[in-house]
Amino acid sequence: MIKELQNVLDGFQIDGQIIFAEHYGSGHINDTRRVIVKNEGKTREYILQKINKKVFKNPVELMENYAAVTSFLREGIIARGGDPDRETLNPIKTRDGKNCLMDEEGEYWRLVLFVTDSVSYDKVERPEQFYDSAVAFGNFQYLLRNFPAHTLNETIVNFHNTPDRYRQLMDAVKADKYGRLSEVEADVEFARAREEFAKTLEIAHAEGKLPLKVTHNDTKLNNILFDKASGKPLCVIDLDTIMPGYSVNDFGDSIRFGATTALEDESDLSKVNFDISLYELYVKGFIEGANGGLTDGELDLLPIGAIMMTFECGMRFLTDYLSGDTYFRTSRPGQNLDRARNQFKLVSDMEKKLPEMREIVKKYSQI
Ligand code: ADP
Ligand code: GN1
Ligand code: MG
Repeated sequence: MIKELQNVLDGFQIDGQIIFAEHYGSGHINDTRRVIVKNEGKTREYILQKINKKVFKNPVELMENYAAVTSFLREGIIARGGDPDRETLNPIKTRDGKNCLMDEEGEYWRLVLFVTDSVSYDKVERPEQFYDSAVAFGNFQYLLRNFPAHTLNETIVNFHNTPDRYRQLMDAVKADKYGRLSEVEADVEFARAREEFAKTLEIAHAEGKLPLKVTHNDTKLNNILFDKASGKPLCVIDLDTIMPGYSVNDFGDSIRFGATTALEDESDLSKVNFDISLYELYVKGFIEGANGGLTDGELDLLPIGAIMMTFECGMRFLTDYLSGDTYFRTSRPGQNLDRARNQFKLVSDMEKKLPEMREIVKKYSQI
């Protein structure tokens, strides 16, 4: 493996030999390795990632976004006196000045500095950590408020268009390519009952109540690196889906992943519950981090964003299960179905607690 990775590394503007390589992190999409490179007696760590071409149809355009956003963030971080080598991602160019490298098999690779002494979490370990992550994601959006949205390529078309995700699920149901439908009829019914709900944010946008902003679109807790020493968030990562989107979806995606009592693929649903105290911490942090940047319409729709992202993600897992598990990485049979049911359980919980969820937003935003 090291020899192949070395060939890739040699195409980038760094010198040295890989002395260690390992698969790294728990992302569902890209093929991520941590590599240690030795040059003239010194070692340095990098993240070398093979970009998932099935998911991202145009890696070159994706990397244009990635390079533009990271250099914009770098300037903002320098301006506020931060450390740009650890507080944002730093991609390294190829020897011919490109943002990613295409290998002989047509696979695309990127190389970024490894953020040293950092850690990411698949589950909230301490409540303050979730509050801190909310401030970080809210602030990330704030830092990008003046980024020219029209220059961004759409890396996945209709990424958080929930009615379109519903349509994709119904297509997969119709095709039933792997004969799994009979097993998931109740789950499909759950989605069907929410067909109208799925349109809520698109309608609010069309009515001018929900603006498009530059958003991250994949704000789960493990897409933040925390500093090992201080325990504080350092760097927002996974910038593949930065596109114009709704702030309430960034809020919502964090809630579905973090404000829960279980991991995303927990199969024992009795252990999966919406944790409203974590939700409250996140609301507080996100509103603070956004620095007054959320409109009344956005604040009003935050709780719906939480239910929407959870519902949408559940539909995406179910679609992938019906389609033979080709999108999200799985490590065991049935994992995508467990993930789908887990998300739907959270949706039911949140629906019951919607009035309280709204009250909490009011408490922190005085709307
Ligand atoms: P995916 O799209 O598959 O989720 P990510 O870009 O999120 O890929 O990377 C997967 C994991 O690798 C992250 O959750 C994080 O733990 C780790 N990681 C990614 N980039 C870095 C980095 N520059 N420094 C340290 N860890 C990183
Ligand atoms: C994927 O790339 P990763 O693992 O951070 C997915 C998200 C889902 C998430 C579910 C590009 O995120 O949209 O919400 O899995 N990313 C993409 O865990 O589809
Ligand atoms: Mg990730």
